Amino acid sequence: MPSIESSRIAHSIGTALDRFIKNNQSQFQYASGELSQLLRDIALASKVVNREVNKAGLIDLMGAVGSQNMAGDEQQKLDVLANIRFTRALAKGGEVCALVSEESDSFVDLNNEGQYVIAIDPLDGSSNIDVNVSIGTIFSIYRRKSPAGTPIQELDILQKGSEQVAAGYVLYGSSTMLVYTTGYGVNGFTYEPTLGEYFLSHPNMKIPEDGKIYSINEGSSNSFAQPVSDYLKFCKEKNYTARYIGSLVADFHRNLLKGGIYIYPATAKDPKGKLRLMYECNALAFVVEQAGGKASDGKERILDIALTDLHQRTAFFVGSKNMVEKAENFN
Ligand code: FBP
Repeated sequence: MPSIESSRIAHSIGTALDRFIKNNQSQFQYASGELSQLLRDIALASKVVNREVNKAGLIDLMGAVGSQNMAGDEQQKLDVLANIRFTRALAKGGEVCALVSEESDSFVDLNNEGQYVIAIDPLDGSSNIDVNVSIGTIFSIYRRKSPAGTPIQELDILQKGSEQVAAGYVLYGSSTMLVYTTGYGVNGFTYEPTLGEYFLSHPNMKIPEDGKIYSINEGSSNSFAQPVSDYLKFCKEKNYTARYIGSLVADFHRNLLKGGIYIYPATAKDPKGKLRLMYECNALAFVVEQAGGKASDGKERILDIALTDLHQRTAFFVGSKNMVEKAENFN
């Protein structure tokens, strides 16, 4: 009689996220369960957002709300909804004292004894919602610097990416995945909707050092700086494949698995780059470095860039180590 564990009758479904977080909690410097609970709160909010994303067309959640966020982007209904869902879950959890969001002009003080600060893009790639293309949530977690319970200070918020204690993203795609790091490697979990739980599906993710995929919006190529144009010419001479979904989390995730480079350079329209350092680039830079890849603004390591503004933008070169270094060499 084969053992229960190895029986092929009941396929093992893998390690549940909760169990994984618990098993790995001791790795973490401040292993008192708060960060574990915070990760669980993010997972819970993402399940609610996932449910609403999946049926957006049926419950009038498509389209814009008619207002703009501080960056001047047209806010989609799901942008606002996702922002409410994550803010509510994190406020209720009590581990987060301050929240920086793409959808909020200034940081949100959650008035609690929380030890953590979170920067979040509740729904990234929102221009793809109405056309049913993959979208995502991106999050960065920091430990507050000032004593818990005292007024939130700028030094708690404007922390460099290298100070992140955890970061990751949720991809709402053909399946929904949560991918994160606490500085001890990168792990991916796939959501099983009938059980309402995430299960470990991609342990210890590593990005190939080299790849053959480049992701950039060539529609803006007329205003690319010469080094970027030269690197693109190099990619074409090497017969690399162009893949650009126009949804950062989806493009990043593909390149993380297959190898590749995603570039959002400075353009005439966005002279400092389009993507936001605090709640888009820092998280993905931490994840890619933990997976063996690289992230820079073409010159400087993303995680070393000083924060001066909640919504500051940066050029973004991220992906396979050798490809990012090659692109930087053109600079
Ligand atoms: P938001 O939707 O959060 O503003 O994200 C920015 C984004 O949509 C990224 O997901 C994507 O990679 C990029 O902008 C696409 O920009 P463009 O349409 O200029 O190529």
